[in-house]
Amino acid sequence: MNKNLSIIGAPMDLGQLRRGVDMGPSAIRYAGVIERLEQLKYDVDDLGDIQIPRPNRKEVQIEDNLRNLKEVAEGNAQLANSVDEVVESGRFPLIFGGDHSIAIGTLAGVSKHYENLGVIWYDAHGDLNTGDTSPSGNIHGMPLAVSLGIGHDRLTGIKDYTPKIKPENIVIIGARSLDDGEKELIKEKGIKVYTMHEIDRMGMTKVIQESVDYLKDRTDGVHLSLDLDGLDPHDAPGVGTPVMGGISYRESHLAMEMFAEANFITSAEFVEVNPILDEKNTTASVAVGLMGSLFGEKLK
Ligand code: 6HN
Ligand code: MN
Ligand code: MN
Ligand code: MN
Repeated sequence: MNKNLSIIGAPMDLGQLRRGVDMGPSAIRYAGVIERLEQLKYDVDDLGDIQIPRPNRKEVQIEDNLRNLKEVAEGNAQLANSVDEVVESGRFPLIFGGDHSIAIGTLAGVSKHYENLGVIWYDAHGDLNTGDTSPSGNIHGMPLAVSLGIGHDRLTGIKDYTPKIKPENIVIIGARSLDDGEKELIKEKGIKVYTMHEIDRMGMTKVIQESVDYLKDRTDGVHLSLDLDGLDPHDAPGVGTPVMGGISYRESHLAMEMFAEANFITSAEFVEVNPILDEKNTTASVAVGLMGSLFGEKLK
């Protein structure tokens, strides 16, 4: 594992309707992430937060069923530049959301440095909608489609190249709420998905082992995009779009430990932490615990 980490906060809340997720980066810092990573002997450089433009709330901004398109695109273009610089400098980019629309910028900044970037999408959702298929118009439900080059060109065109990733280099883990258009895209593109059904049937150990084996052969870097709503809402309650029947805290730790053992993650983001919907900052603490395991913490 790269021992030099650069943290970027992306306080984005315009990809969905619930305010408060812009406080995610503060909540994660408050939960002690820097101390935790320094204990593990990482050199941690906190670059602070990128600036997200504030829309004028008096104007309705739904263009092509894409809420706040302009601001989401601008925020992500900035994030992409910061992430690009971090990778360029040889450091590991660790991004704190913010809603999941920020994966558009993260992947735009990371992927240009790889021939075959792998992506682990740890989420209750597929985030494979477009303006045409989205039931909500919320861009946080679209970043994986955008990264595949499917969607509005204000989003797919960030950093002037598209697509950012290939469908065969993606593994979705924890899915249990997929819209019809997303299911079609998964079939059409042959995207590998471990739903809760497979996790229950096979067990988390096998799911993660298969995911690691699958990605290790075909990729030259792997980005982990971890949406806290992938976890069960009992374990991670402070998220904007909770779905029952999710991955447990323990299974998630196991997954992170196995990723650490595989030593193949080259960038990561932790998104959708909304401390306003939380009690005692539980969800940010869970995120920090998972980062501990991802970055090599051992129980003994
Ligand atoms: N997330 N599929 C729903 C939509 O509105 O497109 C929910 C998306 C949730 C997105 O949690 O990152
Ligand atoms: Mn570069
Ligand atoms: Mn998501
Ligand atoms: Mn989600």
